[in-house]
Amino acid sequence: MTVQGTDSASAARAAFYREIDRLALTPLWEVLHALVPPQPNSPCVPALWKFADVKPHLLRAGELITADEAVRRVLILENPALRGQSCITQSLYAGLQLILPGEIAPSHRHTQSALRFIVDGRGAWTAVDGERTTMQPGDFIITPSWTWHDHGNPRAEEGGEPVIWLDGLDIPMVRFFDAGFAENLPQKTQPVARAEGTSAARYGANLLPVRYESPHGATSPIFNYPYARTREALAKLARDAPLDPWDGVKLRYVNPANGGYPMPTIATFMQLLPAGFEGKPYRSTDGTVFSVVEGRGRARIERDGTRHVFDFEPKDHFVVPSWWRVSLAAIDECVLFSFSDRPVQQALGILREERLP
Ligand code: GTQ
Repeated sequence: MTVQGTDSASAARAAFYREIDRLALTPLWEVLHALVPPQPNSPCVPALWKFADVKPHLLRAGELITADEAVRRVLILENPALRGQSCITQSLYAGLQLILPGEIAPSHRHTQSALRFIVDGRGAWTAVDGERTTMQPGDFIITPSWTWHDHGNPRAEEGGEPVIWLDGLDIPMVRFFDAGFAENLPQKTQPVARAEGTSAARYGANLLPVRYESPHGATSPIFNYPYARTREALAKLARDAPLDPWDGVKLRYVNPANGGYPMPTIATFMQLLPAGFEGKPYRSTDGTVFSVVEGRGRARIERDGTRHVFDFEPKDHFVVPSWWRVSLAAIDECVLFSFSDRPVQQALGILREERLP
């Protein structure tokens, strides 16, 4: 919006703007409205990636480049309104990673935190800080900031199959702060230092070591939250507890050491919508990425009279940008994983949400 004036005033101002431009100065009053909007006006748009459309291209990528060559063989889910920026919302990165039988994605570490949500196939492993965990569909796995991590998959003769997972990272936030560091390990895989399941037993059984000290700073000590346990909790609550009219049954993943989110920058959630559920609309400032685990349903996403209707099924992904109204409906019983930048907005005291009638 331009500040209005008479023609001569406008001409004088335009000349003034050109004059100060050389000094890298610019008038606030020409941009104030956009800088401090009355409400969020995200440049992101809602988008849906059907797994049936994406999977053949991921497998094709598997023919064109090895995991070793690519380092990470990932197709980024780019917000259609932010092409070229490698992000799904302004603060979050999402991608689908493929690892074929017998492959290794070599060990590295970076300040960016990553989550892996297992979408298709089973039996690959990821190693974090000396411990491996086997991936099963629906597992939520964390790679904490600055921990060595490599991914691998048994050979086909040993039962390996292609495995695809959703990567969620805080890449845009770390880029925003210009605080990114990364290193490669000279070896392809890091040495295994602990038996599989050690972290789960030590931190994930409603118990903690007596003299607990966080092994990963602000990140949860648990690095695999297995689907089987999450699913059981949702099933019990769907059967025996009241439903939330907006969310169905929705739980957030937790860092057991402090009750907070498992990752400092990303919140993760799992929810169940019973068959036939018609969720009420809500909006929130944390733009959210969804991965469909079970069931078919529909997301209606709307802002200022623009409406997107996404019919989803298992393994599909969709994004709801900040402050778009969304309502979720289930045909079958649905289970949805999701993640957002909620911890950061809460830390800044700027998170807002509205549950609409
Ligand atoms: O697996 O370490 O999708 O470093 C993007 C950057 C995955 C990973 C991504 C990464 C990784």
